[in-house]
Amino acid sequence: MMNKKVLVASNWFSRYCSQAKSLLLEHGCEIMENETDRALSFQELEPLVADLGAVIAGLEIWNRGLLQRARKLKIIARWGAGYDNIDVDCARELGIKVTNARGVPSGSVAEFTVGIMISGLRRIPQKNAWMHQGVWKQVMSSELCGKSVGLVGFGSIGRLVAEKLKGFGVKLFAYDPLADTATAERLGVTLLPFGELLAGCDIISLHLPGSPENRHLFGAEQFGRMRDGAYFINTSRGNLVDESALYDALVGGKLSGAAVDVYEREPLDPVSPLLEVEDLLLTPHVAAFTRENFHRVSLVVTRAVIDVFEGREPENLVS
Ligand code: OXD
Repeated sequence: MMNKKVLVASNWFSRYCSQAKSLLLEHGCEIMENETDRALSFQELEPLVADLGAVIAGLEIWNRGLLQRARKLKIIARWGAGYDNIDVDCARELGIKVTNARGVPSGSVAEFTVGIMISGLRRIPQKNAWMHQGVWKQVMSSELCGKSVGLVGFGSIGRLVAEKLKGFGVKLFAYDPLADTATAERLGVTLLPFGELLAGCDIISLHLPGSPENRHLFGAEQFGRMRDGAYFINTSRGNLVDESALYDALVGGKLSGAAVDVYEREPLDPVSPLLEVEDLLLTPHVAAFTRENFHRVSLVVTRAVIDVFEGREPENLVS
């Protein structure tokens, strides 16, 4: 008898993914949910894994230690696009399939990127915070119109950011060795080498995976090569940026500001020096958190789990 125990480790499955939940139940799955508002820890996962047939993974870490204990596990369906939290090589060795929902959250993330770009340049969060403290304080800000925007990574999210920015009167640039040149041309995006992009843009926004080779792609040297007063955005993965170098670039005045949704360690340490920087817009890894995206992604990952339980090859395999 097939083990159809599914751990939904991603957040808010019952609250926002009711159709996907019904689908799992109709297919005879037994569901265990993450009842917290955060990623589960190794200590929380360890006692559960031996009995699981499938995991719908959030951002918790699936390392070798955990995977080796998961003797009945057939599939990890990553709830989202990035899968840097899963040891894919180890999963492959153990015959565990890994899938993701590539491309599905891109619209939500791209919209969020444009949102924090405008919010950050116009310093809207600071003004809102002052108003709530009863402080009437008017400060200067910058327009987005006329700025050069550099996208580091021109995959599905980078391309959608470019598309959404087209009406804002910006000049668009991108760095991506694998970029689709026809799409870049269609969207009016000029492809540049990395160094030229850094030096030539007013706003730099990251849209690439958090794979080990991209670790600290942005450190003191790269911030130093950017334009004085540039604005920096990271909605991709925290490990792409050396946070202490970002702090120095902000406090030292090299950057005029930054907006960050992802961190080297999540949740962000409540005593992180980043919290002291006023022109740093901080959000808790929520670029993909929209009702629409939860609905879409949950159906994709649920179908992958059901496919594997019913002996079919799932879509979006990453291993
Ligand atoms: C994702 C994310 O990878 O939410 O989808 O960061």
